[in-house]
Amino acid sequence: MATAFTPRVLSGIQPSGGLTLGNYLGALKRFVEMQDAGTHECLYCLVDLHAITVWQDPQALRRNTREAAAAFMAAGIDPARSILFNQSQVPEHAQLAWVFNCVARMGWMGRMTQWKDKAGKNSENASLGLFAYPALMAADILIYHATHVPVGEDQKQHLELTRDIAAKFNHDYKVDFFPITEPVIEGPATRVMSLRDGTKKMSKSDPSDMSRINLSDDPDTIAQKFRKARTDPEPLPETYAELKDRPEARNLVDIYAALAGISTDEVMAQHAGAGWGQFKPALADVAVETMGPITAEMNRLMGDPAEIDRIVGDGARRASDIAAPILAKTYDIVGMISSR
Ligand code: AQP
Repeated sequence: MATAFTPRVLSGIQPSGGLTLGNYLGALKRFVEMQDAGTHECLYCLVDLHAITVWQDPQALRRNTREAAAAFMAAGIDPARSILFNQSQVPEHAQLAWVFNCVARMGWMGRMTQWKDKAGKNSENASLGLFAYPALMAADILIYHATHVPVGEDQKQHLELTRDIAAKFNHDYKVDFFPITEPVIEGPATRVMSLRDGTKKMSKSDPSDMSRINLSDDPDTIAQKFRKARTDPEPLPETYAELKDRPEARNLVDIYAALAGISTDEVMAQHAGAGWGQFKPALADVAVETMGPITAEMNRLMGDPAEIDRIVGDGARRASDIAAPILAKTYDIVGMISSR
């Protein structure tokens, strides 16, 4: 009989810069919804070990990690109901990742589009950690036997790899130990695009700050970034389907819908025929209304970094309580002798 796993959610965000509107709509907002649904035990982490797969200034990494934890709480993650922690404070992630490095195949890793995008033509010079990134991500998830992972569209391929690693481990060792985790990719903004290029995703490490809305941006900056966002000269059409070949326009409509909590059809019904001079300020207003309170709360929490450290430290201890027996059992399955 197949093992019944506890319904459990795990997801994370890299503190590789300040969080963006893409991280908020594609991930953070969904994390809060899953917490509030109360159907799953939820674990959320700042994946600092993933962040260092590309160069991070140590001071900036520390600040970004605390700021990301503050953003999670400001967006509605309640550390009493969800377990909020830093990945590096739970050593079982890295320990299980090593086992998975030995399960995953080089060919699987080489096919990952994120690896190809980030390593680019200079792959000889990319870090080994960047290549192994998805095996660490599989460990993040499977060290808790997580059954569900809310992510943006860009992480779908890594989730499939996680399933492949779990299945290969179970098959090789003839066990039914790791769950085959389900990705949860839902909502109107699973792929928020850059404000400068509608074919590229909004990213916190894009060299252009104008390409993204940061959770730390003030209302004037948000308005300015939307005003300068690249668009075509046409006004908004009657239907969403007519935006098919207009990626920049479609992106702004998607963002509006996600922020306002309405469907894209409703956005079209309200704004059909509007020019950008009308629509962009309306979009900025919705963004400021939604993000303003989150930014304010994030800034307030950042006033007491020791309290942030205390909260995530407590989360790490609770996470470790779940992870330690799963790692011990994994080692036992693999054939390691336990210490006495
Ligand atoms: N543009 C986006 N639209 C929707 N969802 C997004 N996510 C990221 N960008 C978008 C989702 O946010 C979660 C955390 O992602 P991450 O920080 O771990 O890594 P990433 O996907 O590589 O995000 P960035 O901002 O592009 O980071 P950098 O620039 O450091 O690589 C994931 O669930 C992701 O899907």
